[in-house]
Amino acid sequence: MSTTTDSRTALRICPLCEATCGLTLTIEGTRVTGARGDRADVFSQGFICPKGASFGAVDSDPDRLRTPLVRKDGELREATWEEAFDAVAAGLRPVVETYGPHAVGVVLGNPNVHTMAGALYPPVLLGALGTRSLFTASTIDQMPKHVSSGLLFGDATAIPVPDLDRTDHLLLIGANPLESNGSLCTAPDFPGKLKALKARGGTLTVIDPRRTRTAKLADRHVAIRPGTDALLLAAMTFVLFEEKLTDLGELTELVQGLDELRDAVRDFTPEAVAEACDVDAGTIRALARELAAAPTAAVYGRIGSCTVPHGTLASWLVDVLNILTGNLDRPGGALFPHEATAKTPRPAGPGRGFALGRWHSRVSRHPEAKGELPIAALAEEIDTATAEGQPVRAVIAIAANPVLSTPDGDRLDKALDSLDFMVSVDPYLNETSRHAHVVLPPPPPSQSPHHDFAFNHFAVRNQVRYTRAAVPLEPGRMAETEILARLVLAATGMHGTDPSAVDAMVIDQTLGKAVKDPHSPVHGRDPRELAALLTGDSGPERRLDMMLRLGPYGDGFGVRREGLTLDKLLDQPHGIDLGPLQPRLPQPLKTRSGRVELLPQPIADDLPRLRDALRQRPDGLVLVGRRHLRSNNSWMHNIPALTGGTNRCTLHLHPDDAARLGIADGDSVRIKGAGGELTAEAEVTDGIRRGVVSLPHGWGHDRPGTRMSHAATDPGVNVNQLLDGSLLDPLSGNAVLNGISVEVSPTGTTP
Ligand SMILES: Nc1nc2c(c(=O)[nH]1)N[C@H]1C(S)=C(S)[C@@H](COP(=O)(O)OP(=O)(O)OC[C@H]3O[C@@H](n4cnc5c(=O)[nH]c(N)nc54)[C@H](O)[C@@H]3O)O[C@H]1N2
Ligand SMILES: Nc1nc2c(c(=O)[nH]1)N[C@H]1C(S)=C(S)[C@@H](COP(=O)(O)OP(=O)(O)OC[C@H]3O[C@@H](n4cnc5c(=O)[nH]c(N)nc54)[C@H](O)[C@@H]3O)O[C@H]1N2
Ligand code: SF4
Ligand SMILES: [Mo]
Repeated sequence: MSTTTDSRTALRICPLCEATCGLTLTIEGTRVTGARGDRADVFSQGFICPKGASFGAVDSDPDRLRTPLVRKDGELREATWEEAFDAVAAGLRPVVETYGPHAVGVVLGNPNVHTMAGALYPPVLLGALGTRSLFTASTIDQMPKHVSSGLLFGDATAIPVPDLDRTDHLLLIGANPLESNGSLCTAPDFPGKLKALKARGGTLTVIDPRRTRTAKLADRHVAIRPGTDALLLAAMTFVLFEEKLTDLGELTELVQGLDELRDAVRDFTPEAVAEACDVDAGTIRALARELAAAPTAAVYGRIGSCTVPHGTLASWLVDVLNILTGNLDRPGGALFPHEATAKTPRPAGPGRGFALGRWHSRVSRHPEAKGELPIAALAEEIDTATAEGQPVRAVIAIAANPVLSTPDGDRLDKALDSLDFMVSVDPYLNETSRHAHVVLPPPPPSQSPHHDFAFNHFAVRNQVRYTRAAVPLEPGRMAETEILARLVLAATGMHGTDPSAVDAMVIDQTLGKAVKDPHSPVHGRDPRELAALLTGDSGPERRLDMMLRLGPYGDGFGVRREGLTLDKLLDQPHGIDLGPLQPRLPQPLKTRSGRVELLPQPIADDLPRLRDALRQRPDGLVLVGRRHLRSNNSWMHNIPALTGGTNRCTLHLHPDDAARLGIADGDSVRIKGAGGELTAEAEVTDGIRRGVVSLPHGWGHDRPGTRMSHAATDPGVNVNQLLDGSLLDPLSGNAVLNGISVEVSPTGTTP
């Protein structure tokens, strides 16, 4: 963009949360010295939050690794890229050749959805390696939503998002977008959108055991007992049927199983669930009536509705309520976004459906979901032998810190240490990567191009943006796309091949398939001719061009002259708006019936477990998590500008519980769970309901052998050490991280 003698600006889509704001970076030399919201960005229109404003500090953190590390004589030492990839090939190949591909565990963490590399190469790695040992952050996050979408719509990635800009009534369950900036609902300035909803006369309801900043904005806040949302939502469903408030509207012909559903929720009356949820029956009826009465409404559930024992049932019921009130797939309700890189839409009709449990984990026989095994079972898949099958003996970890992010990090710590080989693609030497034999550090975000392959699929408005690297790659750096391409080659016996071969192969395969597809705009053409038309400075850019041109808004390689290409996108550095979300059904459905299957069998089979929950009451305290605005999971505690203030690892507890336990604000307390014991400082607050305590995750930066110097000055404790990893939502394999039983007592000391 603009240049003066010593300072210039460049655009960069922010990768620090799911909101994907467009930023204008100030750059002096090669250093980012400032960041502000890009007012001309077609999606974010100038919004920025404190994390985005600290982009420069995140980008230039001196603890970021600059060169690869390779373990020699037990110690990680700086090495060249060549030495590093030699070591990766030498470490991985013997494991594959001796024990087979399933002995290689692939662990994919959250930032893969925030990088182009993470979208483009892990699928190639998994396809080429053929391992079933895939563990990702999805099973400590949103896997229940994938499973419920798979079952309802036949496509695990067809997740409806609330139409924030147009809805009249928003019901938020277990989400705190004022701190998280939203998730599975990509919306720059989520707080502003909630305020706009209220300003246009709409209503906001929040269900959360804590009176969060989001709950404070709400017209109605229901402080539910953690882990019981599926009961409450089932009771709302019951009320819709009982009071004849269902109105499927345009969906009527598209939905099957209505009568069976009515029958299935018969036992879940508001009166029957009230005590378990600790929400009175009158409130539950009011929630259902308000939802049905609103001209348009959207129900949306996030972390607090997913990381619980009935996560899949709660996620399913969220969409059941959207469907029964006619709000699915209509403006103002919950719609399916259509991103520019989506596959060529096929005509509506029966699909292949969604299968669960096509294979099982070796030790605890957990069913796979969406091709993944529960990440909570990673440690046992490494450290436990069984009569059949091979333990995981090598791990490829890309952008993942499971030692802090998953249950029982101490056990995983030991398990990772016992591996034959481990490689981490990570900018930091942290709690997980310290176990690696090779660490491959990606460049900081300013040196990487960006397009949101993942988040545009969940965006509240269809739009497309691409920003090239704001700063050239520093000498000695390697683009993360190249790192992952080389990793694919090293893992699959092709070490030494030119990494551009990976992109060329993907382009070849994709175009080869497209020309054979009668619904593709390029049907019948010559794939070589199409490949020659691709533009872009690199393999990843050519792949982006290909996806854009084959996609729903694409030029179809010249068929639709007005259509999108990478060149056209590069001409619009602030992005191209593709309009508000549109109704799309029945096209996205891939169920075998070709309809929305309201009561899928695996869901029906799980309902007896929910019926049992009607009678369950926790005897003591239960723990939930929380997020802080200036933080992100485990890896931003190293940025001084983003730590301190309210962003601290303290235990929130209600004044009545504090008084009963003899705990005062600031006291040191002991917290005991099934997986271990921790000590933290108490923060007494009436912002949390009685009987519930809260500790944030991503802390516990006191392990030796890491290089995160600022984080180590205020390490906090790892909340996931309270878990033993045995509690899962059985349908999705998602770990239960919220609503777990704990004991809290004063330690008798002040920290
Ligand atoms: N108790 C509890 N636990 C939770 C949660 C909770 O609510 N409560 N939330 C869960 C959720 S939602 C998630 S998504 C998971 C996250 O789990 P993880 O993905 O395992 O954890 P992150 O802290 O996001 O760490 C990601 C890693 O990526 C690295 N990284 C950062 N930027 C890049 C990059 O550009 N490239 C590469 N290659 N690496 C990068 C970081 O250094 C870090 O090591 O944690 C989960 N754990
Ligand atoms: N600042 C910041 N932003 C982030 C992240 C971060 O770490 N920091 N992480 C990013 C990631 S990876 C994700 S997945 C998203 C998550 O986005 P959100 O889901 O919005 O995140 P949380 O703030 O954890 O909100 C979950 C809420 O659920 C509540 N809750 C806990 N248990 C229950 C329950 O049983 N029932 C109900 N109804 N509520 C419950 C908690 O009190 C909490 O307020 O945030 C993303 N954005
Ligand atoms: S809201 Fe998210 S994407 Fe926007 S500036 Fe903040 S961290 Fe970046
Ligand atoms: Mo997440």
